[in-house]
Amino acid sequence: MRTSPNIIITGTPGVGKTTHCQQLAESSGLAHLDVNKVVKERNCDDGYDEELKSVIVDEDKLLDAIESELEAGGQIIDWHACDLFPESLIDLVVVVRCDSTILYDRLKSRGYADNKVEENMDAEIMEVLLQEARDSYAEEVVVELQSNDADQIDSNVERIEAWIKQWRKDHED
Ligand code: DAT
Repeated sequence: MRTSPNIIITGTPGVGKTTHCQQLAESSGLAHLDVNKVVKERNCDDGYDEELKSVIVDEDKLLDAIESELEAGGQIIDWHACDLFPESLIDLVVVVRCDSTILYDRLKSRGYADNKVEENMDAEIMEVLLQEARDSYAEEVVVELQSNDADQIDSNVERIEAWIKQWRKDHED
């Protein structure tokens, strides 16, 4: 039985997932599970997509690599996909959103190639990650939060912290 919840922070690259995870990990004491790092450090890659200039992830290897952490609980999962994680181990899915003009500037300043900027902009506008979350988890588990400015990060983190407190109360024995 987990004593702390597992939370996925998902969304299109550039919306602010890592920034949210870092701030939330610091204030809540939960662990920041940066899936990009796990893939690199625990060899969960399955080649490289030259066109998109990104690593191809072996999802089975990834799940095996993080299974014991998820079972222990208290993980903040930082990843741009959410449909691969077992529903029984996930307590909250936060879909971080961002206005497309702001996202464009963030992706450009990261030095992304034009096709990668375009693909991510399309994904954000078409709400691909929100739809994936809604298709994969129960309605009450999925929350959509806006991340255009720093104040929104602060209030989002406060909101998730309050949710964690309530989850712990509800799961006291
Ligand atoms: P992601 O992990 O979704 O790829 P990130 O947390 O690395 O995104 O953020 C991308 C960049 O945008 C980074 O320079 C921080 C900035 N940023 C993110 N959310 C923001 C916000 N709400 N207000 C201002 N800047 C933000």
